[in-house]
Amino acid sequence: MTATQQTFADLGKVLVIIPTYNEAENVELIVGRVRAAVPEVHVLVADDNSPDGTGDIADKLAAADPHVQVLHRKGKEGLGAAYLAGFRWGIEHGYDVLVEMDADGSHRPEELDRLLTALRGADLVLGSRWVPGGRVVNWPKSRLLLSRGGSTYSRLMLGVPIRDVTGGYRAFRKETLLGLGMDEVASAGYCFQVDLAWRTVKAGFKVAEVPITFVERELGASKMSRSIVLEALWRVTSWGVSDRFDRITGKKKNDAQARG
Ligand SMILES: Nc1nc2c(ncn2[C@@H]2O[C@H](COP(=O)(O)OP(=O)(O)OP(=O)(O)O)[C@@H](O)[C@H]2O)c(=O)[nH]1
Ligand SMILES: [Mg+2]
Repeated sequence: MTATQQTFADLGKVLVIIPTYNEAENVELIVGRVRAAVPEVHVLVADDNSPDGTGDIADKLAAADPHVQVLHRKGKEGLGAAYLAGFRWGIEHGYDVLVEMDADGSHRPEELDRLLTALRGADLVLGSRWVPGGRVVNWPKSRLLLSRGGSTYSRLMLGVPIRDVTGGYRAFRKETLLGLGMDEVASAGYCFQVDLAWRTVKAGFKVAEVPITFVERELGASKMSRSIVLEALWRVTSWGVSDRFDRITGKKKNDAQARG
């Protein structure tokens, strides 16, 4: 595997945040792949006190490599909470670009250079399965339908012009995170990604999608659950309904003001 020759120094300091819960089989592999693919970036493993010892493995990686650090959290609080803690940690520690990446290999570190390149012309870059050139490898039909359906439903419900709104391979500029109202994000699971994308669009930031090849996890267990899907469905629906309501009542208020 050849490391990218490109340097992203013009973007500032880049931190790849990898949330982990029971990823003992994956954590060393994924950190190694990131370090090999784009050697200049730093990695933060955000571990929720995984019972399988992922946090200890991450500590050993950090001890051996100054580009790797670990954020130990007290218990399992969901992907969204782990990312928010990772973003805050990264911003406090002087990083300019914050990248989201799963530990299970679904988000290929070898494509990170493409996300960073696109960030030169955007405030948020989404690795996208559903734009031309995007692909999914090894997913059953049911999972494909769920993901595509979830993305389409969210796009129509919220009016966000994004094809892959649920994907979790992303690069944010620090200013984007600071401008989108991170402190009000309550979503814990799957809809965290929809929430952040929607906030980014509403705040007027420029979003770019680059095609990725998404690879289903080979090792370890999925944390996807029925409750995560239901949380997403419920929240996206209620956001969409209240947004429409606000627009209608906002319009009425404006009309009344215009009439004087
Ligand atoms: N820190 C932390 N990480 C989590 C938590 N839940 C999931 N993760 C991590 O988030 C990433 C995505 O989780 P996955 O289980 O792969 O979820 P998914 O990609 O939607 O589902 P699969 O396609 O089945 O893999 C992985 O790196 C997980 O270890 C959590 O509560 N806390
Ligand atoms: Mg996964």
